[in-house]
Amino acid sequence: MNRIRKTYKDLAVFQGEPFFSEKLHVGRPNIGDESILLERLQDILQRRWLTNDGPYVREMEEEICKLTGVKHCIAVNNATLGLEIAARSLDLKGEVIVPSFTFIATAHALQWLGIKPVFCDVDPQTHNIDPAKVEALISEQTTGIVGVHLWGRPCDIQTLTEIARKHDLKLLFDAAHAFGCSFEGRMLGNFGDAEVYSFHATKFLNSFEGGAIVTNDEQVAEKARALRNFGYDCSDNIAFAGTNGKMSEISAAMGLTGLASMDDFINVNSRNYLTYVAELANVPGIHVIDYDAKERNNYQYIILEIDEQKCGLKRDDLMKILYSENVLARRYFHPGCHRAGPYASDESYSNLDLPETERLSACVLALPNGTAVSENEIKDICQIIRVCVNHAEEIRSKLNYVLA
Ligand code: T4K
Repeated sequence: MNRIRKTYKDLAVFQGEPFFSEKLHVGRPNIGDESILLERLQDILQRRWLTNDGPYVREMEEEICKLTGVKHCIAVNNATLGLEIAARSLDLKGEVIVPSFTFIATAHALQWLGIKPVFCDVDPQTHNIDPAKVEALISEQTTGIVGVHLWGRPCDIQTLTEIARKHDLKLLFDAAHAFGCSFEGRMLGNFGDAEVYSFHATKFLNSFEGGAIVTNDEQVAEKARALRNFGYDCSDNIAFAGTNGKMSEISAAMGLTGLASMDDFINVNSRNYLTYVAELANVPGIHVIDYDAKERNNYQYIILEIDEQKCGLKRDDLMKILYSENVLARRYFHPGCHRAGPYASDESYSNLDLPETERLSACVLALPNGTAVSENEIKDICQIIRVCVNHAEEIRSKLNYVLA
């Protein structure tokens, strides 16, 4: 580790050596008790039951139902496919309204099914789909709304539910970030017609790759279960044109191991979150997003909103400086989906006016969290940010090639 950053001259961009000798990533997995995971691996090998509705997958589904209070859980091999299966189970077609400020998978899952994602702007405070802007996007072709509980913070579920009911639309929630989080005391997973969690390696709870569709609607659950397994229903008929969305036993073993350590993960994450909040409290132009302490939160995401006028540095320049110190901060999510990939080159999206999505995708930065980052490392990350902001003017003038 290099010398403590006290002034801008200490920064790696000026003196060459990164502060951290190892890279600090956003998205380092939470693992849980390795010895229990290895025991489960041995069980799997001895049982010779590796996938397709195996005992660990069933146990994980049951545990998720117990923990969330949701009636049905269908574990899948990732949340992107989970969203596709959920969309099929709900008969979504034509157009579906989604926020543009989300991970591209939310939009791709629909596009992949031949459904047109209709991008909606988000609320500046919650970063979630703005219900006030949804109704204007409803057309004859609209069949549903997908809300994303970004950073694990719940959407405006009540208003979205009212809009969906009024217009006879299906309501699906992308709860990829929201495992272990609640809305008005009830666990996310219980709302809309179905919700989908992600258990990707970078998520609060991981199963290497994985996800789950959860719903309180028995028919939706039955269909999703069949679609996950090539369309076979419980009587072994091929009822639908399904896909292969099955979770493997090794993934479920990892998921169960993480579930048993969930409280520890939350304790570490919330402690880290509070450290970031305290350390950055007086740094002008840097705001750490809030979590509602009355709800259950997993605190997996440390999200900064950077006001470049107040802090004197652009988000991307601060990110570059952090990178040079081996802090691999991420621009979640940049650009907004409507400006990315196939949507950016589709003329029907070219005149979209989504000012909050534009603003957030230019100012949001995610910092490392989870069990792989220590409190002292967080204090050091914050010190680097403090030095950058305190010396923004010198940095701007010295590095004008970087800080365009
Ligand atoms: N909806 C929303 C709102 C989502 O955010 C996501 C996924 C989905 C739906 C779809 O869920 P899944 O189909 O993935 O279940 C990632 C993840 O791949 C993705 O799961 C996640 N959201 C998205 C926000 O981030 P990348 O390209 O940033 O991930 P990747 O693999 O580069 O990992 C990010 C960092 O994490 C790495 O720089 C290092 C660290 N890492 C990653 C892995 C995989 C580790 O330390 N260890 C690891 O094993 O997309």
